[in-house]
Amino acid sequence: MTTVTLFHRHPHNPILTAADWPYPANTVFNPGATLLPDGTTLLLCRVEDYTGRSHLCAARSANGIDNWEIDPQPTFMPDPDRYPEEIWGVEDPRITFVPELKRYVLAYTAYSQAGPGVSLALTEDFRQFERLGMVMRPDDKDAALFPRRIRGRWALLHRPQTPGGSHIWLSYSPDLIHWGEHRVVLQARRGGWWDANKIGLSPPPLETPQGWLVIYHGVRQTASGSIYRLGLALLDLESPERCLRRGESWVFGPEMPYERVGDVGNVVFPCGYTLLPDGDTLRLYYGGADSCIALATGSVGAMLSWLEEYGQI
Ligand code: BMA
Repeated sequence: MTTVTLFHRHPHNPILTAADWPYPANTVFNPGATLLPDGTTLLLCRVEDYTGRSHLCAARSANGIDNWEIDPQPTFMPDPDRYPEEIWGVEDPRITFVPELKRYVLAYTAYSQAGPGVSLALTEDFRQFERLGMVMRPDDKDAALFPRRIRGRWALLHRPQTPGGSHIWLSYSPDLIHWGEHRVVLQARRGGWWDANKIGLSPPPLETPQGWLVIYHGVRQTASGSIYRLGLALLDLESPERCLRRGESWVFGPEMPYERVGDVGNVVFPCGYTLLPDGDTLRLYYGGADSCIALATGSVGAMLSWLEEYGQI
């Protein structure tokens, strides 16, 4: 077991709240993140409005910490006339830049009467979006695309809810639309584990020489509700259905008041990170208690060493 601190909270947390928004918003949380070519940090934030439904809104900052320029209007609204699966909102975007497509691919939750499903959209600039529609039918969420083809096919991590539980799966596609070769990659543990009841991918997988580094959330149900914490795993580079290592203890969990108390308390929920030019410093942007956006910084090298030392094979 470990007491190593892998993530350090920014002293100005939370870095964004609904009070910062240029238009009425109940809460802002669970942002996707990326660095734009000019070095600007872009967060695609989940905004819950006063109907209870969510849309996405872009916030840009030169230093990734403050002076956010928030789009004056929602950036990506549900489009239920053309995509009825979005009638109850769009949530929790994960952003992957795909060099082969020269575009960002957004994987987001499309929510409707049928439940949450996984939809994809492409963008060059976070102003115009091309929707590909729903690629994983309900109940499914927590998806992100790998940034390159694997053995010639696109690959997606996602979390279908099945009679067997809430586990992380991998699927492949020749064209981003049709998906198959579904495999379970990581399973929720059982009983007393911190990740006993549900797990799901948090931000997109990060390619390292040792494998794909995966930060995932684990849910423990307790007498007073769920606790959402984060764990680490490493997947094989050319066969990511193979888990090489998985940490036993969680590496980040709700501790601060803005993580403990909010619309849904005891939740830390990252959907994105940026990797700084040193290739090691990872800035994890996460939702706190479904109510605000916070930042914690870690070292990829330290996470890999921790997995090497404490990860189970
Ligand atoms: C999950 C997702 C997240 C949310 C979390 C805690 O199922 O819906 O958007 O942050 O629950 O409410």
